Amino acid sequence: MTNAVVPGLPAPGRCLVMGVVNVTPDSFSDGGAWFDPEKAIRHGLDLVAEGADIVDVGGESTRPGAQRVSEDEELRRVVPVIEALNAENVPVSIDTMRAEVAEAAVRVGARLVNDVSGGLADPDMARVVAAADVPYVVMHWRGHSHDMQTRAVYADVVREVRDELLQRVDAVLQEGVDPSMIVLDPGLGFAKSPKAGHNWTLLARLDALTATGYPVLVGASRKSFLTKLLADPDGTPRAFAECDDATVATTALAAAAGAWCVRVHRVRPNADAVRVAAAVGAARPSDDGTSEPVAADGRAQQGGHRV
Ligand code: PMM
Repeated sequence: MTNAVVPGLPAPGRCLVMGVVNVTPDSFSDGGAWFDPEKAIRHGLDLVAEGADIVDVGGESTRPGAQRVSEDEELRRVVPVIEALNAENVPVSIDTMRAEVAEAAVRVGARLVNDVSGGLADPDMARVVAAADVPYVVMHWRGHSHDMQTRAVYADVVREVRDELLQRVDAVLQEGVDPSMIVLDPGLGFAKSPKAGHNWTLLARLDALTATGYPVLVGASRKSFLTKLLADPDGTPRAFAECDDATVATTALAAAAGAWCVRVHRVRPNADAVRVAAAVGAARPSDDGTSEPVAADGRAQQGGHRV
């Protein structure tokens, strides 16, 4: 459902690009680069200038093995950054598992709550999101980072991820979250084994999530399964920041498969990729064999099919 409209967020008729600002000293992909609030704000504005539709601000690393930060520290990291970006009219999402942090972030202007635990880490989260009346990313998650990889055991990863997500959806709906506010995310890299190929299988079968009717967010950027795919012949994984070209490839594929949004560290090439996917989708023949003329910006000129 690329063209899904999520309340309060941009709806350009193509897959959205969410740029990442990790206000952390230890995120695995860009740890430390934006820990200083001034640098984080500048980086958020730069990402918008490069084409980000949403800027995702997070104050807690979720890299495998990471220990948790205190709530006070998380608030201290994210609130000034969100406040400043919101003052510049940037659509901001808050990447947090804590209800208190989500609540404070929305108070200073965050328009979306991105909860990698899908409401499992904090029993108050869904109620807070419902009361705030903002969209909610429910990601597939099986436990905190310190031991999540031991939980990467599946008989059928696509079915189990979809079913577990839909169970979370039922739970958050019961807490009062409106169905139009829900976005699903397969949680690439979270309790997924690169060895078992779980991330590739989920990318290959994104249709199992888009078929639910909920918009789908995909976060493949700089994840370990890319560093391992691109390893040297001696097995040394490619450095995280050297996986941006591969990330762009995942973006094009996810957008073509109907993702609503991709979450990425380097915005510009991914913003290009979603436009390419939209232009190809718009040019795709409809059921009667005709194709719509495609405008220079990649949109179908008279409606028509889009990815
Ligand atoms: N991945 C990370 C952090 N937040 N949020 C969503 N919705 N989906 C993801 O895949 C996701 C996320 C970890 O990546 P980072 O620490 O490199 O930003």
